[in-house]
Amino acid sequence: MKIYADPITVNCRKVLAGLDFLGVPYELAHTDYFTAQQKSPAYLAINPNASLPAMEDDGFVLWESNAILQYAADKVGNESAYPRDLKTRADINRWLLWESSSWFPSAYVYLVEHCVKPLFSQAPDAAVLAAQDVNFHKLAGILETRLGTSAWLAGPNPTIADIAVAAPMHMHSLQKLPLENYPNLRRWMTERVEKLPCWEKTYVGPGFTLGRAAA
Ligand SMILES: N[C@@H](CCC(=O)N[C@@H](CS)C(=O)NCC(=O)O)C(=O)O
Repeated sequence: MKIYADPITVNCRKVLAGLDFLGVPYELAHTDYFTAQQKSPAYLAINPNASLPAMEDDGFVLWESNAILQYAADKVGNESAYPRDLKTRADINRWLLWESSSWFPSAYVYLVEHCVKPLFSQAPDAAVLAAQDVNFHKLAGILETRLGTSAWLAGPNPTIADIAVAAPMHMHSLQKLPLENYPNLRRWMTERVEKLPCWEKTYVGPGFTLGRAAA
């Protein structure tokens, strides 16, 4: 399986961490986001959306990060990470759709304003952040409630839903996500997701690097 990705982006980290979580080996075709290789004609032939990541497996091309995780889980039959039980699977699918349609677009605003713009010596736009505030708190509240009664998003064990929903908040401190009122969400992220080996291995730090600061 070949993955076209730049490990520093949200949806690429999601897929790389997810494949590791699933135990699916892959070959990384590094596609540099900051030099816009996702807009090159060669890449557009693979993913006409001009967005990362994309997958190629025995001539089968797939884009949409969550679809890649679903495909990979089924390919290796990892029923712990993506159970086949009707309701559990529907629950996971629901979180994957919600992440893509609601959570990622909201958390992304904070990532752009607090992490991407400073890289280009631009200041965060307070009006843009203020405009996202109500929506972000509505969404974070949904996660807070769920994680108040469930160790992981879809039950007692981690699944691809946790990897997908964690990805948009992967730099939560640097993103300055307003998580003060969400203890269950913070605990899930810092004491559960961030302790997963797959998450550790795909660490992204300040300045969008994969290198950790010396202790
Ligand atoms: N729904 C898509 C979203 C993909 C996406 O937006 N990827 C970002 C990186 S996280 C990207 O490549 N954006 C293109 C750009 O900013 O030029 C997925 O989950 O794969």
